[in-house]
This record gives sequence, structure tokens and C-alpha cells, in this order.
Amino acid sequence: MKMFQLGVMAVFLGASFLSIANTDPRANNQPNVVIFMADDLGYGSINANGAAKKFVRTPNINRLAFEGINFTNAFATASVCSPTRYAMLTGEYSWRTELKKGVVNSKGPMLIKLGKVTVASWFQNKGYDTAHVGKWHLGYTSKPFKNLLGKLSPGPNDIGFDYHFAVPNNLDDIHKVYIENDGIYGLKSNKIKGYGKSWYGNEYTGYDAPQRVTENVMEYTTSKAIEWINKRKDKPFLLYYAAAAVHHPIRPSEIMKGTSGAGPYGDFIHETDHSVGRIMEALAYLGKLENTIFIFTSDNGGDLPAKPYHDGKDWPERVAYDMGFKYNGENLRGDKHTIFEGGLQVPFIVSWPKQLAKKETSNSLVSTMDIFPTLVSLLGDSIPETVAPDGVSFANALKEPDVEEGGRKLLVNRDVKGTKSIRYGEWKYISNEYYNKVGPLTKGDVELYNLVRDKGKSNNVAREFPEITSMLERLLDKVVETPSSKAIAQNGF
Ligand SMILES: [Ca+2]
Repeated sequence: MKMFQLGVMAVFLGASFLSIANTDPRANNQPNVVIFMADDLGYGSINANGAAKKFVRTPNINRLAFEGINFTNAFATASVCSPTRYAMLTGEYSWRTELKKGVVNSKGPMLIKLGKVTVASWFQNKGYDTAHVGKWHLGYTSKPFKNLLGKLSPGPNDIGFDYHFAVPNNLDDIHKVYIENDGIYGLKSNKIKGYGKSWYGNEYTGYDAPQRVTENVMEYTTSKAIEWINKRKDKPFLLYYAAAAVHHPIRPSEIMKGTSGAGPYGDFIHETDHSVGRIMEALAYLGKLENTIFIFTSDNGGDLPAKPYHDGKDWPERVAYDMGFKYNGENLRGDKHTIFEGGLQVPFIVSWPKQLAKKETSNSLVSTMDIFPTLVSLLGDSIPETVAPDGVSFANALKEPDVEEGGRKLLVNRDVKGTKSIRYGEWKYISNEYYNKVGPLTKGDVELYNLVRDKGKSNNVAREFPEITSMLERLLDKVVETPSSKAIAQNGF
């Protein structure tokens, strides 16, 4: 801890002295930031979290854990894509927006409204170059759109990203093109001619632009991210790289095919690891790896398709699971979309070789929503109440990885239907209210689980502990009703 404090003090003292003596921003020695968010990568999918090497090998992510702190009690805010990504970028629960359930529609408006402070706009204002590369899935423009032609404004460039290169929704969305900044990448004309079918069964739009090759998306977007990193000269930078893997359809590249012991799904995990390694390597070549805060995580747990799954589509996830590969972790109940830990607990590693401890594990409760305020504290700044209103800095847990409570005491999660749960201490309460087709709310029986004694979360004890059940119900209501919940999350009841 002392080392950390001295190191950080040296950086900040150095920065303030140098900023007077020397106006060259490089002299400030501010760290770069890489947030690597995989898609649908389960907690137990990396060796550092127990994945057996007979199934997958993740040498680069292992190295990241070796050079940093592995959080073994980390959760996405939701068990599906868009809400977690919204919360990561804004530090605010997504259910405070109009998105109460599900994800952003493939032709839906941008969920982050103009003027909302994001981790990107915060760092941009601090003099950083900022980029998002990879999956987006947070919508474009201010209203539902018919197609992606024309200027996509407002868009990511308007909420803090200097550069944006994206798969608009997910790996095999109907758009089938990349977006660069505010328009379709490589668009030749406004002609549209639908063709073929995406994995979901709908026709590809057929823009007059280069079509994405699914097997190459990881390689291509990783290269784009590295290209951007290589062009950064004087200013420090923040890169949000959102991998399109390991979301279905499971399509590893030719290079990765057959490399794992868990079939194509394992190969696709290898693809993700390879991408992490390439970005780390690029930073190392530039001499920037030591002073880069590298965060590796996922937006939700792995998808476990229900049986029967022979519906004309391939389900390599299921095949891998049936081989014995518990990619969401050994004891985790549920998977993507659900309100259970299999859908919510995610890999979460923070490395900053120059300043933070190495080879550490932290059991502190943290969330992907806390990344923004934590980065702000690591840079020595404080954050106003209204910015990242639900995020809590876990910088304490980075300084002292063995402290039990390094940040928040409670966390609210939501699933694909809009059902909310709250975890607090050794308990987890599930409201079982959900949004039906016409709107809210349908209510089922509430559930209460003991997180310590009942690892698999199979024993609902709501009736045995009515007082705890109603206490947590009130606590959940309080978080929902308070526009900024960070104080509640830090103090609990
Ligand atoms: Ca996802």
C-alpha cells in the first residue's frame, strides 16, 4: 500500500511540477487506459478463474492477472449487452433510462443522451485522445431509424469518443457493415439490396459497402484498435475496445480453429485472448504497457442454450458445456439473460504495472459500472455527485486487494425481462417484477438466497427470513427512487 501511495504521489507531484515547468503533455506521464470488454464471456472461461487448460488456454489474460489484480466478486450490472454497456460508460444504472427491459433495438436511437457525462467525455476533457472500437450496441441518432445511411448524428463522436469504429449491434447483425465515426465505413453509394440471411434469420440489409466477414471481425477490429494506438503521439489515450466475441454465432478465425479442447466455442475464447495479447503487445512495442491501466472484463455471462438445440442453428456453447467445460464457473446458477450469477458474474482484471500490486486477488464487491469513477480516482480527481451517479470507486481495493470491502456494499442487477435483484452482504433478493409485452409490471413470488451458505442459489428462503426479505425490498426501492445511489451503495442501510 505504501508503495502505491508513494508511487501515486510521485506521479501527481511530478505532474503538477512538470505542468508548470514544461508544457509538453508527455512530461505529465499520465497513464493510458484500455477497457477491454468481451461479449458474453462467462466468469469461468479464463484459466485465472479456474477454466481447465484441457478446455481452453488464455495465456494473455493470465498474464494480465499475473501483472495485476483479479476480482473474483465482480458483476456486470445486467445479464445482457446494452444495459451493462450503458452503465459502464455513464456510471448510471440503465433502468433509469427508457430502456427498462431487453437491449437496444438494431434500429434504435442512441441510449446515451447528449450532455450525459461519460467516461470518454470525462477523459477527453482531461486532454486524452479517446476511441471506441468494436461492438457498440447503444444505438445511433435521436430517434428510431430506417437504415444506417446518412449522417449518424448524434452518435459516439458526440458523447466523448474522438474515434469510433464499430460493429453496430453484434457479431451477425443485419447491418453487416462497419460504422466509422458517423457513417457506414467504405460506403460507395446509397443503393440498398437485401441478400442472404443473418444467423438470426433476417435478411442482411445489403448496403453498397464492404460487408463484414464474421470470422474476421475480431482480427479486423483488433487491428483497427492497434492502428489507432500506434498513431497516438503526445497525448495519453483511453481506448474502449469491445470484442465481438464470444457472442453467437460462434465463428473463430482460420488461425484459431481447432486450437482449444472445447470445440469452436473454446476456439472463440482463444480468439478473445489473442486479441488481448495483440493489444498488450502493441502497447509493449511502444513502451507504453507499464503505464497503461488495462481493464479486462465482460458485459454479461456466457449463453447456455437450452435443450433441445438442434433447430438448424449450431450451438457450440452447449457442446462445450456438455463436454464438462463450466464456462460460467463451477457453482454459478443460470446464464446470460437470467437474474442469476451465471449471467451476472464476470471476469474482471485490472492491471497497471507501474503503480498497482501484481499477482493479487480481490474479493471486494465491484461492478463494471464502477470502472468510470475508479479511473477518475486513480487519476487523483474527484467526481461530482451527478456524474456517474450510481458508480462507486474501488480504488481502495486496488491499493489493498485483501480488504473485504473495497468499494460498494450492495449492487442492483437486472435481467433481460427487466426483473431487478439486489445483493447486500450475504444475501440476494430478487423482486420478480418484470416488464411484459405491453408494459410493466407483472409480479411473481419474490426470492431470497444466502450467497455464502447456498453457493448454487437453489434454495429460496424468502419465507424463512421475512424480515430480511422486506428489508431488502425496501433497500431496492430506495436505490431505485434515489437518482444518485452511490452514497447508499457505500453505506448500505
Ligand atoms: Ca453480451
